[in-house]
Amino acid sequence: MQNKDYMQMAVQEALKAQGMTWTNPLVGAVLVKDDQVLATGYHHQFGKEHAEVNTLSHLADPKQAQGATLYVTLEPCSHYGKQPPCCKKVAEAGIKKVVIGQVDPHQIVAGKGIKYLKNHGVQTEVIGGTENLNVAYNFFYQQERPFVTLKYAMSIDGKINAAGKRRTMLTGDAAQVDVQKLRLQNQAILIGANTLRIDNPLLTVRIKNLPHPPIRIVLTKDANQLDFTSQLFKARGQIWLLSETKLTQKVGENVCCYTASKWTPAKVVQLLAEHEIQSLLVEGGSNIQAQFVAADLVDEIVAYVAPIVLGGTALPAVFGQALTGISHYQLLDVKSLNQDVRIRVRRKEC
Ligand code: AOF
Ligand code: ZN
Repeated sequence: MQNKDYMQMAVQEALKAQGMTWTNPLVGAVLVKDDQVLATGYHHQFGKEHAEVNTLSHLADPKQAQGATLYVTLEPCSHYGKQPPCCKKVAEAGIKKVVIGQVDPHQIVAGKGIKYLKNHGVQTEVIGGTENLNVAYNFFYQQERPFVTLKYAMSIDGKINAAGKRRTMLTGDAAQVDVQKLRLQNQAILIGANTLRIDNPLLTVRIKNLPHPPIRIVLTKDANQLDFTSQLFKARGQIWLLSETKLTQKVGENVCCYTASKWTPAKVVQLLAEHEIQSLLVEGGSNIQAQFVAADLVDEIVAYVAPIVLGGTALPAVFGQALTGISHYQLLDVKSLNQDVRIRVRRKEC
Protein backbone atom coordinates (compact mmCIF):
# COMPACT_ATOMS: atom_id res chain seq x y z
CA MET A 1 0.00 0.00 0.00
CA GLN A 2 1.13 3.55 -0.72
CA ASN A 3 1.09 6.66 1.44
CA LYS A 4 -2.17 7.90 -0.04
CA ASP A 5 -3.89 4.54 0.61
CA TYR A 6 -3.01 4.63 4.30
CA MET A 7 -4.14 8.25 4.39
CA GLN A 8 -7.46 7.27 2.82
CA MET A 9 -7.81 4.67 5.57
CA ALA A 10 -7.21 7.43 8.13
CA VAL A 11 -9.87 9.59 6.42
CA GLN A 12 -12.38 6.73 6.74
CA GLU A 13 -11.53 6.51 10.46
CA ALA A 14 -12.05 10.26 10.90
CA LEU A 15 -15.47 10.15 9.21
CA LYS A 16 -16.81 7.77 11.86
CA ALA A 17 -17.21 10.76 14.19
CA GLN A 18 -19.17 12.96 11.80
CA GLY A 19 -21.32 15.38 13.80
CA MET A 20 -19.70 14.36 17.10
CA THR A 21 -16.67 16.64 17.26
CA TRP A 22 -18.61 19.94 17.38
CA THR A 23 -16.08 22.74 16.72
CA ASN A 24 -13.12 20.36 16.74
CA PRO A 25 -11.99 18.89 13.44
CA LEU A 26 -12.60 15.32 12.29
CA VAL A 27 -9.25 13.54 12.62
CA GLY A 28 -8.25 9.95 11.87
CA ALA A 29 -4.95 8.06 12.15
CA VAL A 30 -3.33 4.78 11.09
CA LEU A 31 -0.13 3.36 12.58
CA VAL A 32 1.97 1.27 10.18
CA LYS A 33 5.19 -0.77 10.46
CA ASP A 34 6.74 -3.01 7.79
CA ASP A 35 3.65 -2.50 5.63
CA GLN A 36 1.41 -3.84 8.39
CA VAL A 37 -1.35 -1.80 10.02
CA LEU A 38 -0.70 -1.95 13.77
CA ALA A 39 -3.61 0.22 14.91
CA THR A 40 -6.20 2.71 13.72
CA GLY A 41 -8.09 5.37 15.60
CA TYR A 42 -9.94 8.68 15.47
CA HIS A 43 -11.12 11.62 17.52
CA HIS A 44 -14.46 10.36 18.82
CA GLN A 45 -16.00 13.39 20.46
CA PHE A 46 -15.45 17.03 21.39
CA GLY A 47 -13.27 17.19 24.53
CA LYS A 48 -12.19 13.54 24.28
CA GLU A 49 -8.76 12.15 23.36
CA HIS A 50 -7.32 13.07 19.98
CA ALA A 51 -6.91 10.67 17.06
CA GLU A 52 -3.20 10.04 17.62
CA VAL A 53 -3.62 9.11 21.29
CA ASN A 54 -6.71 7.03 20.52
CA THR A 55 -4.71 5.08 17.92
CA LEU A 56 -1.79 4.47 20.30
CA SER A 57 -4.22 3.24 22.95
CA HIS A 58 -5.23 0.38 20.65
CA LEU A 59 -1.77 -1.19 20.68
CA ALA A 60 -1.46 -4.39 22.70
CA ASP A 61 2.06 -3.30 23.69
CA PRO A 62 3.12 0.40 23.56
CA LYS A 63 6.60 -0.72 22.42
CA GLN A 64 5.12 -1.70 19.04
CA ALA A 65 5.02 2.00 18.10
CA GLN A 66 8.83 2.22 18.10
CA GLY A 67 10.08 2.78 14.56
CA ALA A 68 6.53 2.89 13.13
CA THR A 69 4.99 5.46 10.76
CA LEU A 70 1.86 7.33 11.80
CA TYR A 71 -0.53 8.53 9.11
CA VAL A 72 -2.73 11.30 10.46
CA THR A 73 -5.23 13.44 8.56
CA LEU A 74 -4.29 16.65 10.44
CA GLU A 75 -1.01 17.96 11.85
CA PRO A 76 -0.60 16.66 15.44
CA CYS A 77 -1.35 19.36 17.99
CA SER A 78 1.31 21.06 20.09
CA HIS A 79 -0.77 22.86 22.74
CA TYR A 80 -2.46 22.04 26.03
CA GLY A 81 -6.21 22.41 25.39
CA LYS A 82 -8.89 20.07 26.65
CA GLN A 83 -6.27 17.42 25.81
CA PRO A 84 -2.48 17.35 26.19
CA PRO A 85 -0.30 17.87 23.06
CA CYS A 86 -0.27 14.86 20.71
CA CYS A 87 3.13 15.61 19.20
CA LYS A 88 4.71 15.02 22.63
CA LYS A 89 2.95 11.63 22.93
CA VAL A 90 3.98 10.72 19.38
CA ALA A 91 7.65 11.55 20.01
CA GLU A 92 7.65 9.73 23.38
CA ALA A 93 6.14 6.62 21.78
CA GLY A 94 9.20 6.31 19.53
CA ILE A 95 7.33 6.83 16.26
CA LYS A 96 9.87 7.30 13.46
CA LYS A 97 7.83 9.25 10.94
CA VAL A 98 4.53 11.14 10.78
CA VAL A 99 2.79 11.49 7.40
CA ILE A 100 0.34 14.39 7.62
CA GLY A 101 -2.79 15.04 5.53
CA GLN A 102 -2.87 18.78 6.10
CA VAL A 103 -1.28 21.45 8.25
CA ASP A 104 -3.61 22.68 11.01
CA PRO A 105 -4.93 26.17 10.08
CA HIS A 106 -5.75 26.86 13.76
CA GLN A 107 -3.28 29.48 15.04
CA ILE A 108 -2.62 27.52 18.26
CA VAL A 109 -1.01 24.76 16.16
CA ALA A 110 -0.32 26.02 12.57
CA GLY A 111 3.08 24.40 11.97
CA LYS A 112 4.15 24.24 15.62
CA GLY A 113 3.29 20.52 15.80
CA ILE A 114 5.53 19.76 12.82
CA LYS A 115 8.31 21.90 14.29
CA TYR A 116 8.09 20.06 17.63
CA LEU A 117 8.26 16.66 15.94
CA LYS A 118 11.29 17.67 13.85
CA ASN A 119 13.04 19.06 16.93
CA HIS A 120 12.47 15.75 18.68
CA GLY A 121 13.90 13.62 15.88
CA VAL A 122 10.62 12.54 14.26
CA GLN A 123 10.51 12.79 10.46
CA THR A 124 7.48 14.54 8.99
CA GLU A 125 5.93 14.68 5.53
CA VAL A 126 2.86 16.68 4.51
CA ILE A 127 1.18 14.94 1.57
CA GLY A 128 -2.11 16.91 1.36
CA GLY A 129 -5.45 15.49 0.24
CA THR A 130 -7.49 15.50 3.46
CA GLU A 131 -8.74 19.11 3.31
CA ASN A 132 -12.30 18.05 2.37
CA LEU A 133 -12.75 16.37 5.75
CA ASN A 134 -13.00 19.73 7.50
CA VAL A 135 -14.16 22.28 4.94
CA ALA A 136 -15.82 24.57 7.51
CA TYR A 137 -13.01 24.24 10.08
CA ASN A 138 -10.40 25.19 7.48
CA PHE A 139 -12.54 28.00 6.10
CA PHE A 140 -13.21 29.43 9.57
CA TYR A 141 -9.53 29.70 10.53
CA GLN A 142 -8.58 31.11 7.12
CA GLN A 143 -11.47 33.58 6.67
CA GLU A 144 -12.40 34.21 10.31
CA ARG A 145 -16.10 33.69 9.66
CA PRO A 146 -18.36 30.62 9.42
CA PHE A 147 -18.82 28.72 6.16
CA VAL A 148 -22.38 29.44 4.97
CA THR A 149 -24.46 26.84 3.11
CA LEU A 150 -27.83 27.63 1.60
CA LYS A 151 -30.18 24.66 1.43
CA TYR A 152 -33.58 24.45 -0.20
CA ALA A 153 -35.93 22.01 -1.82
CA MET A 154 -37.61 23.31 -4.94
CA SER A 155 -39.94 22.23 -7.71
CA ILE A 156 -38.48 21.74 -11.19
CA ASP A 157 -39.79 25.25 -11.98
CA GLY A 158 -37.73 26.75 -9.14
CA LYS A 159 -40.43 27.33 -6.51
CA ILE A 160 -40.30 26.42 -2.82
CA ASN A 161 -43.91 26.84 -1.72
CA ALA A 162 -47.28 26.65 -3.38
CA ALA A 163 -49.15 29.94 -3.33
CA GLY A 164 -51.20 30.49 -0.18
CA LYS A 165 -48.33 30.38 2.31
CA ARG A 166 -48.67 26.79 3.38
CA ARG A 167 -46.04 24.10 3.72
CA THR A 168 -45.49 22.17 0.53
CA MET A 169 -43.66 18.86 0.74
CA LEU A 170 -41.73 18.61 -2.47
CA THR A 171 -39.06 15.96 -1.96
CA GLY A 172 -39.26 12.29 -0.97
CA ASP A 173 -37.73 10.23 1.87
CA ALA A 174 -34.24 9.83 0.41
CA ALA A 175 -33.85 13.62 0.15
CA GLN A 176 -35.12 14.05 3.72
CA VAL A 177 -32.45 11.63 4.98
CA ASP A 178 -29.83 13.50 2.99
CA VAL A 179 -30.88 16.77 4.67
CA GLN A 180 -30.26 15.07 8.00
CA LYS A 181 -26.67 14.34 6.93
CA LEU A 182 -26.27 17.95 5.88
CA ARG A 183 -27.50 19.18 9.27
CA LEU A 184 -25.06 16.83 10.96
CA GLN A 185 -22.21 18.71 9.29
CA ASN A 186 -23.33 22.13 10.45
CA GLN A 187 -22.98 23.81 13.84
CA ALA A 188 -25.90 26.20 13.37
CA ILE A 189 -29.11 26.22 11.31
CA LEU A 190 -30.99 29.41 10.55
CA ILE A 191 -34.55 30.14 9.41
CA GLY A 192 -36.77 33.21 9.33
CA ALA A 193 -39.92 33.75 11.40
CA ASN A 194 -42.08 33.12 8.31
CA THR A 195 -40.60 29.68 7.80
CA LEU A 196 -41.14 28.92 11.50
CA ARG A 197 -44.80 29.89 11.15
CA ILE A 198 -45.51 28.20 7.82
CA ASP A 199 -43.39 25.03 8.09
CA ASN A 200 -43.26 24.54 11.88
CA PRO A 201 -39.90 22.71 11.51
CA LEU A 202 -37.90 20.91 14.21
CA LEU A 203 -34.50 21.62 12.61
CA THR A 204 -33.04 18.71 14.56
CA VAL A 205 -30.66 15.90 13.65
CA ARG A 206 -32.52 12.63 14.10
CA ILE A 207 -30.08 10.13 12.57
CA LYS A 208 -27.52 10.36 15.42
CA ASN A 209 -27.64 11.36 19.07
CA LEU A 210 -25.31 14.37 19.09
CA PRO A 211 -23.63 15.69 22.26
CA HIS A 212 -23.79 19.19 20.70
CA PRO A 213 -26.69 19.41 18.27
CA PRO A 214 -26.60 22.38 15.84
CA ILE A 215 -27.78 25.67 17.36
CA ARG A 216 -31.18 26.49 15.86
CA ILE A 217 -31.51 30.18 14.99
CA VAL A 218 -34.65 32.15 14.16
CA LEU A 219 -34.32 35.56 12.56
CA THR A 220 -37.28 37.76 13.44
CA LYS A 221 -38.30 41.39 13.85
CA ASP A 222 -39.93 40.78 17.21
CA ALA A 223 -39.18 37.64 19.22
CA ASN A 224 -42.28 38.27 21.36
CA GLN A 225 -44.49 37.57 18.34
CA LEU A 226 -43.16 34.04 17.82
CA ASP A 227 -45.38 31.07 18.53
CA PHE A 228 -43.61 29.37 21.44
CA THR A 229 -45.83 26.31 21.09
CA SER A 230 -44.03 25.53 17.78
CA GLN A 231 -42.25 22.18 17.54
CA LEU A 232 -38.88 23.93 17.43
CA PHE A 233 -39.16 24.91 21.10
CA LYS A 234 -40.02 21.37 22.20
CA ALA A 235 -36.87 19.68 20.91
CA ARG A 236 -33.61 19.47 22.88
CA GLY A 237 -30.75 21.86 21.99
CA GLN A 238 -29.84 25.52 21.99
CA ILE A 239 -32.08 28.06 20.28
CA TRP A 240 -31.02 31.59 19.42
CA LEU A 241 -33.58 34.25 18.59
CA LEU A 242 -32.14 37.17 16.62
CA SER A 243 -34.64 39.94 17.17
CA GLU A 244 -34.94 43.70 16.84
CA THR A 245 -36.98 43.79 20.05
CA LYS A 246 -36.01 42.46 23.46
CA LEU A 247 -37.75 39.28 24.54
CA THR A 248 -39.93 40.18 27.52
CA GLN A 249 -41.05 36.69 28.51
CA LYS A 250 -39.13 33.72 29.91
CA VAL A 251 -39.14 30.98 27.32
CA GLY A 252 -36.72 28.27 28.34
CA GLU A 253 -33.21 27.62 29.62
CA ASN A 254 -32.05 26.68 26.14
CA VAL A 255 -33.35 29.86 24.48
CA CYS A 256 -31.16 32.95 24.07
CA CYS A 257 -32.31 36.22 22.54
CA TYR A 258 -29.79 38.54 20.83
CA THR A 259 -30.96 41.98 19.78
CA ALA A 260 -29.72 44.38 17.10
CA SER A 261 -31.38 47.40 15.48
CA LYS A 262 -31.44 45.46 12.21
CA TRP A 263 -30.10 41.95 11.70
CA THR A 264 -28.19 41.72 8.43
CA PRO A 265 -26.45 38.53 7.17
CA ALA A 266 -23.12 40.21 7.98
CA LYS A 267 -24.19 40.75 11.60
CA VAL A 268 -25.46 37.17 11.90
CA VAL A 269 -22.18 35.80 10.61
CA GLN A 270 -20.22 38.10 12.93
CA LEU A 271 -22.20 36.92 15.97
CA LEU A 272 -21.50 33.30 15.05
CA ALA A 273 -17.79 34.04 14.54
CA GLU A 274 -17.65 35.64 18.00
CA HIS A 275 -19.00 32.36 19.41
CA GLU A 276 -16.50 30.39 17.31
CA ILE A 277 -19.25 28.70 15.33
CA GLN A 278 -17.63 27.52 12.11
CA SER A 279 -20.60 26.60 9.92
CA LEU A 280 -24.11 27.86 9.23
CA LEU A 281 -26.87 26.18 7.25
CA VAL A 282 -29.53 28.60 6.02
CA GLU A 283 -32.78 26.71 5.54
CA GLY A 284 -35.16 29.42 4.42
CA GLY A 285 -37.28 31.09 3.44
CA SER A 286 -36.78 32.73 0.11
CA ASN A 287 -36.34 36.28 1.45
CA ILE A 288 -33.65 35.24 3.91
CA GLN A 289 -31.93 33.20 1.21
CA ALA A 290 -32.02 36.31 -1.00
CA GLN A 291 -30.51 38.46 1.75
CA PHE A 292 -27.56 36.07 2.16
CA VAL A 293 -27.07 35.92 -1.61
CA ALA A 294 -27.19 39.74 -1.90
CA ALA A 295 -24.69 40.07 0.95
CA ASP A 296 -22.37 37.69 -0.94
CA LEU A 297 -22.25 35.44 2.10
CA VAL A 298 -23.14 32.13 0.48
CA ASP A 299 -20.23 29.70 0.14
CA GLU A 300 -22.17 26.61 -0.90
CA ILE A 301 -25.67 25.88 -2.19
CA VAL A 302 -27.40 22.53 -1.82
CA ALA A 303 -30.56 22.44 -3.92
CA TYR A 304 -32.93 19.48 -3.88
CA VAL A 305 -35.02 19.46 -7.04
CA ALA A 306 -38.33 17.59 -7.12
CA PRO A 307 -40.17 16.54 -10.32
CA ILE A 308 -43.12 18.77 -9.47
CA VAL A 309 -44.36 21.88 -11.24
CA LEU A 310 -45.93 24.43 -8.92
CA GLY A 311 -46.38 27.14 -11.54
CA GLY A 312 -48.49 30.22 -11.01
CA THR A 313 -47.45 32.68 -8.34
CA ALA A 314 -45.59 30.24 -6.06
CA LEU A 315 -42.49 31.65 -4.34
CA PRO A 316 -39.09 31.09 -5.95
CA ALA A 317 -36.23 29.64 -3.86
CA VAL A 318 -34.37 32.96 -3.64
CA PHE A 319 -36.53 36.07 -3.84
CA GLY A 320 -37.15 39.51 -2.40
CA GLN A 321 -33.82 41.33 -2.27
CA ALA A 322 -32.05 43.24 -5.03
CA LEU A 323 -28.87 41.55 -6.19
CA THR A 324 -25.85 43.74 -6.69
CA GLY A 325 -24.03 41.38 -9.03
CA ILE A 326 -24.12 37.87 -10.45
CA SER A 327 -22.32 35.24 -8.36
CA HIS A 328 -20.58 32.34 -10.04
CA TYR A 329 -20.32 28.96 -8.38
CA GLN A 330 -18.63 25.72 -9.29
CA LEU A 331 -20.49 22.43 -9.62
CA LEU A 332 -19.46 20.01 -6.84
CA ASP A 333 -21.76 17.14 -7.74
CA VAL A 334 -25.20 15.99 -8.83
CA LYS A 335 -26.83 13.05 -7.04
CA SER A 336 -30.07 11.17 -7.70
CA LEU A 337 -32.16 10.58 -4.59
CA ASN A 338 -34.94 8.35 -5.89
CA GLN A 339 -37.30 10.68 -7.74
CA ASP A 340 -35.39 13.80 -6.65
CA VAL A 341 -32.02 15.26 -7.58
CA ARG A 342 -29.47 17.02 -5.35
CA ILE A 343 -27.24 19.66 -6.89
CA ARG A 344 -24.31 21.05 -4.91
CA VAL A 345 -22.33 24.10 -5.97
CA ARG A 346 -19.53 25.87 -4.12
CA ARG A 347 -18.04 29.33 -4.38
CA LYS A 348 -15.05 29.15 -6.72
CA GLU A 349 -12.44 30.35 -4.26
CA CYS A 350 -13.48 28.02 -1.37
C1 AOF B 1 -9.06 17.35 17.91
N1 AOF B 1 -8.86 16.05 17.63
O1 AOF B 1 -7.64 14.38 16.89
C2 AOF B 1 -6.74 16.53 16.85
C3 AOF B 1 -6.95 17.91 17.14
O2 AOF B 1 -9.17 21.42 23.04
P1 AOF B 1 -8.41 20.27 22.51
O3 AOF B 1 -7.25 19.88 23.39
O4 AOF B 1 -9.30 19.07 22.20
O5 AOF B 1 -7.73 20.74 21.15
C4 AOF B 1 -8.46 20.97 19.97
C5 AOF B 1 -7.49 21.37 18.86
O6 AOF B 1 -6.46 20.39 18.71
C6 AOF B 1 -8.10 21.47 17.47
O7 AOF B 1 -8.64 22.74 17.20
C7 AOF B 1 -6.91 21.20 16.56
O8 AOF B 1 -6.17 22.38 16.37
C8 AOF B 1 -6.04 20.25 17.36
N2 AOF B 1 -6.03 18.84 16.87
N3 AOF B 1 -8.12 18.24 17.68
O9 AOF B 1 -10.12 17.71 18.39
C9 AOF B 1 -7.75 15.58 17.11
N4 AOF B 1 -5.58 16.07 16.34
ZN1 ZN C 1 -3.90 16.51 19.49
